[in-house]
Amino acid sequence: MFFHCGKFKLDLSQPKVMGIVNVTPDSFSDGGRHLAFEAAVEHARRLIEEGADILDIGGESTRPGADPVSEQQELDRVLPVIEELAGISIPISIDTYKPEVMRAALAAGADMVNDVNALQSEGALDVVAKTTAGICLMHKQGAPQNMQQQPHYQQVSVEVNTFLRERLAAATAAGIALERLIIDPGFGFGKSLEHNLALLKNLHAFTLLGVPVLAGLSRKSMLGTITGREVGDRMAASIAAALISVQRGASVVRVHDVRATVDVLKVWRAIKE
Ligand code: 9MG
Repeated sequence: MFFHCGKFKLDLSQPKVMGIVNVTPDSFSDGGRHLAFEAAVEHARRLIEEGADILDIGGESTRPGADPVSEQQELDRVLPVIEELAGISIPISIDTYKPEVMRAALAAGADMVNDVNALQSEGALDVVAKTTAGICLMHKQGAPQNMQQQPHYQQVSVEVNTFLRERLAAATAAGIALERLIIDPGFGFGKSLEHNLALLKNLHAFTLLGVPVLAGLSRKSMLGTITGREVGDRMAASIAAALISVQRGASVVRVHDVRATVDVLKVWRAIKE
């Protein structure tokens, strides 16, 4: 299966690693280190050297409890980084739910939109439909400010599946080809540990929707709950989660620790039948 994103066609017969580049002062796992333009660009280049297949650049933290930032603040953070990196050998993804940020980022050289709001913001579908960008449609319940307060589902896998099917239908109805779409159950976005584990166990079911699946568990609090480790000490748990995701059908894993994840996936590939 190929994923069409802007100038690129990614061959997903082998799983791909999306490296996270946060250009935010309050990112839960980077502690603001990448706020500066130079630091973000340097970090992005390091992730490419480490074997990232996609870079996901974000200017607004979506961790639980994070405050929203204005459109202008987000643009000021991400655009210089995208402009500087435009022309690199791998796709650049813009992590945003704001249509104007999508539009400006794609014009500046991004190839993909990673939308935790699944193109539900007013105007988002129109903005991306006019482009050739790849799109990740993610499920969440609630908003980052309150989503972990009381997540509730009757049957989490069924409800997330239904939501993603509906968003795929909305995207294709807007003229976006299926080859440009990828779906994500949204681990940690309005989900308890129990919900997250159920989704991970049933991840394969999402592949039946006919588009590739992206999984993002890197350093998330569910891994802290399981291991008792602080956010900066969750690399082993994150890599285990990435490997399990791939074994259960994920085509793309969104991670902080690119080098270690790439190595683990090489070992997995070596024994894959
Ligand atoms: C921005 N962001 C944070 N976590 C994420 C996840 O799990 N998936 C996607 N697509 N984006 C995420």
